[in-house]
Amino acid sequence: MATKFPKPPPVRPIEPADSDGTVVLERRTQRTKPPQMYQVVMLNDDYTPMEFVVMVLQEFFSKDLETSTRIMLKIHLEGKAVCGVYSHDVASTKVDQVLDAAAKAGHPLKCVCEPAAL
Ligand code: TYC
Repeated sequence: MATKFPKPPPVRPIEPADSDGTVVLERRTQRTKPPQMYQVVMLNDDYTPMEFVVMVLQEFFSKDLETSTRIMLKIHLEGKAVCGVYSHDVASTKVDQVLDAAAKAGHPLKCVCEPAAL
């Protein structure tokens, strides 16, 4: 019995060339969009100690003491602040880590992840 081979793929047509043999390549606009990024926003409440928020910002968002204190005070005074911008996976992991640490410590601290403006 004869072996059946798969059909070869169609041959790509050769680029059109000018009469002198020059090949003109079209410039294509970039097709891949940059991935959507997500910001982790921490929310104020009346009960979580300031020191705990500062610790969370240092521990999970790798901020130094001064930056953590500044972000914590912004949340305290304005109601919320962005702690960082990440890919969706990383942002949602950080939200989980914060909520988990807060629940274990008995604090109502909340944070959410939302699409960041491009
Ligand atoms: N408002 C809290 C207090 O006065 C401190 C606080 C800051 C809580 C930031 C949450 O995300 C927060 N103890």
